[in-house]
Amino acid sequence: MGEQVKIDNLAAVVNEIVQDTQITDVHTHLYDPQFGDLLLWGFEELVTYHYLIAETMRVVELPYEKYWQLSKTEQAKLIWETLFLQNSPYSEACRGVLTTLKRLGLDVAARDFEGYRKFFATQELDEYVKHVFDIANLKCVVMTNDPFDDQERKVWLEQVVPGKIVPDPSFRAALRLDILLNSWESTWQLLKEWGYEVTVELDDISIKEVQRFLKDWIEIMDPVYMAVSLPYDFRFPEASSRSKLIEACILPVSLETDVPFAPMVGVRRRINPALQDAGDGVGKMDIGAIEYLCANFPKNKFLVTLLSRENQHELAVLARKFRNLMPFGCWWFLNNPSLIDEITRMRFELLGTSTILQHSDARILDQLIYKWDHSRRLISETLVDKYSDLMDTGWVLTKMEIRRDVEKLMGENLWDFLERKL
Ligand code: RAT
Ligand code: ZN
Repeated sequence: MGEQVKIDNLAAVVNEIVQDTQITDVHTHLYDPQFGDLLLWGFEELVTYHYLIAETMRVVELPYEKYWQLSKTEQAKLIWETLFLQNSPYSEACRGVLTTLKRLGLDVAARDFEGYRKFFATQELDEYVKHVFDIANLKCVVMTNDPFDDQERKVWLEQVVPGKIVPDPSFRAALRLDILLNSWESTWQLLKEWGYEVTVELDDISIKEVQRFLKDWIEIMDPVYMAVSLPYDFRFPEASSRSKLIEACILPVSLETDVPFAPMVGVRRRINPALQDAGDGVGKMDIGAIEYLCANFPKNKFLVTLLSRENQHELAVLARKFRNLMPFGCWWFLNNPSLIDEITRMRFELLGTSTILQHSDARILDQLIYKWDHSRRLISETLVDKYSDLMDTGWVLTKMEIRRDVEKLMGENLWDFLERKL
């Protein structure tokens, strides 16, 4: 039956397994290093993460536009001085920078801005990527790949397609469709320029052509899923081009190509536009839209993450009803210890082992280190509580069973849901 776990060493066993298990990170904004400067990394990028910009701009007098005029180094200095030196850096995003430095072997107590900059400046990127993957103990990360981003589009079309770059399997693609779905009224013209016979009205020919566009990019990127970030007031179905595009283009192509649809819902874009990327907010969605998708398109698969804390219970309940729904991660403003703890416990209680607990959302390579360090700790603590409740009933657990569960929660559930092998 395998080695039984005793209550006295439960915490040590669970912790060791959670630390040992290699992760599939289902949503990041990282890139294969071969994509050039699309991949962000290093000290200044870490410190100027947009989560930290929002925290800084709350407490400095500087007008927003002045911040954006500063050089990257000046921005980093301002953030470092404001959040790390003039205040204690215990917010999750600040703490994350420090965990990263610590796990890279740097002396956090030294508060050595210049020293940290030098350390990163001397790293050789390919080696450093491997080092970060080792520390974070990752199998692979899923990128966010936008065919509407000029710089990225060029890399796919001019480097990947002609075979000048062979993408590294540690960086898997996700076809991101925000521009297609959220701004059709202008996007159709772009598609037309690119040789697709579409009109703004989305007639039958346009529908076929958008499908062709999707299949072309699926062919180019081999994505794990097709994702879109949707506003908190997303409704489905409704009389809108977005609704029509989802129903007539995304869902049939998703079915035909076996690439699931991943709606990420709950954003309120640019509620403070002067903050740029840091200016987005959150709103509660009506989960009826996800329910409708799961119930009316039972052969389709949906990977779903919702931004608002208030939607998390409904999402877990909905996932109990539909096996074509896989909830994933604690997204963006939810990626904080108190909320990860709450959401993870709730998912364990309602869904057992059938969920994808977390994703990093890392925008900067080095963040993989802290995002997974912090999440692993919480996942381990929560699992210890759940297994010890189980052992209270007289249930006997083996190490192998714990390993099986953790592997599912930290990666296998994704590949099983996709019915794909890594
Ligand atoms: O978490 C973030 O960095 C956000 O700005 C967004 O990128 C979000 O995660 C998204 O995928 O839209
Ligand atoms: Zn993201």
